[in-house]
Amino acid sequence: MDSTKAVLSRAVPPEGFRHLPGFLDRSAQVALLSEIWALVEPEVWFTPTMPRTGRPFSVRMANLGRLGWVSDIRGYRYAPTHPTTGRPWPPIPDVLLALWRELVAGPEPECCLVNLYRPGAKLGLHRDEDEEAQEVPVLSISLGDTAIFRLGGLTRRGPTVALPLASGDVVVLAGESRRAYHGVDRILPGTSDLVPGGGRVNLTLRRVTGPRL
Ligand code: MD6
Ligand code: FE
Repeated sequence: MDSTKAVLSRAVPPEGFRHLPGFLDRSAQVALLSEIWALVEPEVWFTPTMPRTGRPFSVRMANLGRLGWVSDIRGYRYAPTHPTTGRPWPPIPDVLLALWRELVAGPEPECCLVNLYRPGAKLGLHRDEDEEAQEVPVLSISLGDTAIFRLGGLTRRGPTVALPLASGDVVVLAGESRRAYHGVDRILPGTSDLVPGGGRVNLTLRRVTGPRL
């Protein structure tokens, strides 16, 4: 017996999911990536590892903003400083703050996670749930090679859809979709020449702390 609630909780894509293909044109993509590349100096990249197992992610990461998302054997968390250098993260560029104000109503983002996918990298199905501000939408920007993004519903086991995300595409997880499972199956190497050395960069902007902090 399928209750209405169960059917609705399996809807894919969930309510509040927005995909804005080609939101940034080529010149905006070039300008944004060069700003990111200048801020993320080589020592700012790190390789996160899985909680418990310590297995490395295939995605390399960096952060911009007051708080950075990190993962190691101790777990997932937000940290004000880099896990190996101990330095604060570089600032979030103004162009990204302007994009946030345009597309997300709510308090300012505190974290811009920068994901670097070289050919072969992928990101397992997950929910963004390490933030206190769970009701504030998450905004993401794709640059470089096309990704096969997988979007599910509110349960790990439900149906999913595969959605290509190309360079310049913007995704917003708002409403119900804020708690939806999602991941990156793979990238399609050679589909863009934007990223030096090839691959894909994804920028994810998030509010971390609740309104009272
Ligand atoms: C990626 N994106 O596109 C991984 N999370 O590389 C995410 O995990 C993500 O695109 C929350 C909201 C939007 C996203
Ligand atoms: Fe995510």
